[in-house]
Amino acid sequence: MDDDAGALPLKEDFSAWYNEILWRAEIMDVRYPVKGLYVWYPYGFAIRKFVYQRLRDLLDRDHQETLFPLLIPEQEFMKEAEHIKGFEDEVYWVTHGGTTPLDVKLALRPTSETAIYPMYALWVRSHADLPMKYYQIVNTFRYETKQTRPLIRLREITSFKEAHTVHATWEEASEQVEEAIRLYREFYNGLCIPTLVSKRPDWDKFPGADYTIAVDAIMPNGKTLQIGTVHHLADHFSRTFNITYEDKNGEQKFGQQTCYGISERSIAALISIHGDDKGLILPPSVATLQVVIVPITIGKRHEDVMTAARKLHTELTAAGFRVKLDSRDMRPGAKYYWWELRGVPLRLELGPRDLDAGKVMAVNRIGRKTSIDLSTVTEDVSRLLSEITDALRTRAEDHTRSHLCCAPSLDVLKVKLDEGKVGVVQWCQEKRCADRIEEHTNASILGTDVRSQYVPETEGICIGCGNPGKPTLVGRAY
Ligand code: A5A
Repeated sequence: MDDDAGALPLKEDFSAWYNEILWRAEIMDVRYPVKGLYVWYPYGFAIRKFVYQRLRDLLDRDHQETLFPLLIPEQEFMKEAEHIKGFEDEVYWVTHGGTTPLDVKLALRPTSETAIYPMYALWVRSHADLPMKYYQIVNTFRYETKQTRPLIRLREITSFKEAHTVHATWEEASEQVEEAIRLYREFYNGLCIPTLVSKRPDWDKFPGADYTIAVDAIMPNGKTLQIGTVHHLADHFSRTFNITYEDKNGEQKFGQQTCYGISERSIAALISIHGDDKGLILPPSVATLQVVIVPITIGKRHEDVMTAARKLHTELTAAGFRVKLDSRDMRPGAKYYWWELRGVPLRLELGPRDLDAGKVMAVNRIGRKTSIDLSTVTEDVSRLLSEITDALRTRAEDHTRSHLCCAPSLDVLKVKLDEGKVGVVQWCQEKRCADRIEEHTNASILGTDVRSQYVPETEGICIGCGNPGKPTLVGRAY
C-alpha cells in the first residue's frame, strides 16, 4: 500500500474516514468497474473469515449449513405476491444462455426464499422432520437504487448469511424468532458491538412476513445501520409453496416459517464503531493478527534480539495466538504506524535493553503500555487481549448510551437528530402520526417494542397526536 498518502482523515469526518480506511487498511478495493460491487483484499477477507467463523459456530449449535443455487426460475420467483412487490424493482434477470434467449427467465437471488421453499416442499413430510433449521452463506444480488457504499449497501452482497426454519406451530416459530435474536445478540456481543433490537413498523417489514424484528447499531456519525433482521413468515410462504407436514393425528398442516439474515454490514459496523484517528482497531476475537512483534535491533545486538524475537513468535504461535514477527527493514516507528492503521490489538516491542532485563514492552492499540516478563508472556498476552476486548466493549456502549436521547416533542426530536442522536419517543402506532414524525424530522421510525438495556421502558403520550404511545426509536438510517 501507498505509505505516503498523508494523514488519515479524522474520524469526526466519518464518511471520509470510512472511505479512506477501507483501502488504506486493505479491506476493500472500490475500483471494480461495476457500481455497487467491491473486491475484498486478503487482509479484509481474513477479518471476514474470523467474523463468519463465529457466526457459523453459533449457528452450528442447532442449525445445519446447506447451499442452494443462485438462479431462480421466474415462475417460482413470482409466486408469493407480497414478496414480488417488495423485490421486483431490485432483481437482476438472466435472459440468455450465450446468444440463445432462455425459455424461462432466471432471477439472480436477491434472497433465497423462492429458491429454498420449493425444495422444502419436497423435504418436509411429517412432524418428525420439524423443526427444520438450515442456513447458507452466499452472495445475493439487489439492484439497489439508494446510494451504494462498500460493505453497507451493495448490489452484490457477498456475505449474506440467511437461515430458514420450519416449525409445526405459529408459537414455535415465534419462539424461534426470539432464539434468533438471542443468537444475533451473542454474535454482536462477541464483536463488542452494542445493538438496539426493535420491531419494525408494519410498512417496513420484510415482504411476505407477519412481522420483522430488526437489529440496529449506531454508527459514529449517529446514523443507524440495520445489521440484521429476523422475520416471522407464518404460513404465507408455506401456503404458496405447499410446505406441509402430517401432524400426530395424520392431518396435513402448513409449516410455520421464519428466516433471518446478516450481511457484511456486520463488518462495516465492526470497523466503524471501533476504529479511531489512527486507523482500525480490531477486537482480538476477529483480528487478522492479534499480536505483532517489532524487534528493535541496534548494531551488534541485532542477532541476539532477532533470535529472542523468533523464539517469542514461536512460543505465542504455539499458544494459539495469531502473531506476526515484523522483521522488515524499516524504522520501528514506521512499523508501529503500519500495524496501528491495520488495527492489530497488541504490539510487542523487543529491544536489547528489554532482552537483558528478561522483559518485552507491550503496547495495546488503545495506547496502554506495560512491560511484561518474557517468562510469563503467554498468560500476559492473553490477559492484555481480554483487557482490550473489555475496553472496546465499554467504549462502544458509552457511545451508544450517549447517542440515545429521549425527545418529548417533534421539535426537540428534530434538534436531537440534527445533533447526530437517535431519538426515543412515544408514538401511538398510527401511520398518520408516523408520517408526521418522519416528515418533520427527515428521519425514520425504526421500531417499537424496543429491547435494549440502553432504552428505558417509559410510558407517555404520542409526540404526534397526544394519545397514549409506546417507546419508539427514531433515527436517520443508512
Ligand atoms: N431473507 C431474509 C433473511 C432477508 O433477506 N432479510 S433482509 O432483506 O432484511 O436482509 C437481511 C440483512 O441483510 C439486512 O438486515 C441487512 O443487514 C442486510 N442487507 C440487506 N440489503 C443489503 C445490501 N444491499 N447490502 C448489504 N447488506 C444488506
